[in-house]
Amino acid sequence: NAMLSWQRTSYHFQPEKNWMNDPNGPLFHMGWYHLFYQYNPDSAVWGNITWSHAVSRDLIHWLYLPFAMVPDSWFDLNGVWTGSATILPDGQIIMLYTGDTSDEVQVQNLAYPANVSDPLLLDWVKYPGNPVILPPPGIAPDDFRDPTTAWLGPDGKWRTSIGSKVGKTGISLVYTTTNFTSYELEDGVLHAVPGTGMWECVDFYPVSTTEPNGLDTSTNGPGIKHVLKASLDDNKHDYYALGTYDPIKDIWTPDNPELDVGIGLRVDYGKYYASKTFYDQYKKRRILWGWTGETDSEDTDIMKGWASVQTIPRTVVFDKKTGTNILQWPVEEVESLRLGSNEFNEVELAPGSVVPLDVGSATQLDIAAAFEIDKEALEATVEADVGFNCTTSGGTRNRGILGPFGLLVLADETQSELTPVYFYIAKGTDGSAETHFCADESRSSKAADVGKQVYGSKVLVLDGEKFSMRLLLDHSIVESFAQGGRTVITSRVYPTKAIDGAARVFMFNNATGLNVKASAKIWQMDSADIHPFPL
Ligand code: DQQ
Repeated sequence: NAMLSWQRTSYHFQPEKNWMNDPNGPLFHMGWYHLFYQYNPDSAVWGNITWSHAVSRDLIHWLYLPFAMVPDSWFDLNGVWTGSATILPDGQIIMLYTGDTSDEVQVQNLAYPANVSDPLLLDWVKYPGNPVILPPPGIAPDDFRDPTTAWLGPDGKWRTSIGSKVGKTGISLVYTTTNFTSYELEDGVLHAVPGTGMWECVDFYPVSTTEPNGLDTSTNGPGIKHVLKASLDDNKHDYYALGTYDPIKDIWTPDNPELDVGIGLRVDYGKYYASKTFYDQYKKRRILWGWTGETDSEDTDIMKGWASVQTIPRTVVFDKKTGTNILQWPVEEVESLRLGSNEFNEVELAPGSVVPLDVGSATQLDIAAAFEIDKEALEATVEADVGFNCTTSGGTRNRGILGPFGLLVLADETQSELTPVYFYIAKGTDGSAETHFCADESRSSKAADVGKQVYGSKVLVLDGEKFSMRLLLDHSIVESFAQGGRTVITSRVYPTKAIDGAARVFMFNNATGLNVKASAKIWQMDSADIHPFPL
């Protein structure tokens, strides 16, 4: 099987070999985007965690650089764990990261570039006075990690937040500092949510409710909401909520307590974890990175010699139309990979139909599709699938009156393998309709030892909007964005037949009582150049 080489992605960021996990300290500096990431230099499973480093001019083509930091000091001997970058007003770059010490205590360390005028930031100095923060009283030594990008408060002090837990309550602690070497723990926490367990990789940032641009992490004031995100160690999903930050009390309050961090919205409903944003001061946007791990077996990863992918960076903005969520969208630079395209306009999809879309090979695609439904049929339906839930309602083989309809991707000619990405409408007797956006992996691979979940969640479809989806498809990953990025699902799939020239794409409508009209534009995607920097 040639080491399952067709599973490697062609335009997503991956190391040449071995294990990768969380994105770390992303930043823009002197014309280059920098990505650091958790990396095992020795194997395709987690361990020996090192900060590997890559740079890019455009977030798409990457050059691998030498390691930025290796676990060589007592304060990070068991791993140079996750951290974040802060760019100070005078141009200094501060890197705060977690070290797992020789005694397996999680401490926070400071590092900085040896030469900040080096565009490549090749050499990193670990502050000799490390660690700069120890676990405080009442916090277990193994529940204290992943400092955020720092932000400046009105009192002139910088703040960083660190995730932890007390009992089963997930919390984000706040430390203040003026020099990044000595820190004070604030009384109280930025936020806490009972029942959510350990918070990893906390991210905290402002979004504008009025402007389309992103905001520097320290920005606050009118017309701004703050996003708080935590990666839940207990269930390995990234959750966020919108709320208001009070910089005097250093407290964040969710807009809707029922959609609080860890119990409400997910950043991505698929295989996606440890995400982190940064402010791109060059293009004035906030960019989100996220890690997509493998759902095959560890043995297979070792045989392949590699594990994990980073998703295509996404811009993040507040959704002004709904007011209740963020919108995620692939950075515009990914469109530079678009080659030829095919368009399919107003294809009629009667109940039960599957229509092939002839685009040639279908392993590297960017797809924009929109679906219009028969409004009268929707109105005439009294009740349909009340209580529907993507993850428990059985995938696309479950036919309802008003769903599923959408796309079948990474499918072979006979559809013996396929990954459907689709909408499904449920309607209550009170007349309310609710749309769900799902991705069904249950028939995505003939292989037995791979994850095959059905993912998804509700998505708001507002009056006058079509049902729209954008898919970035790259051999073994499908990133799916509904309604301009209100709900996002990343699928990690391992086709064995729908590979290379044999992969196809179809439109389908498996609803029993709904006619659907579908249009799509499908681009072939070029491969990105991702290789070692010629130093
Ligand atoms: N990965 C890092 C930790 C973090 C976890 C270690 C999240 O710092 O909490 O590799 O995936």
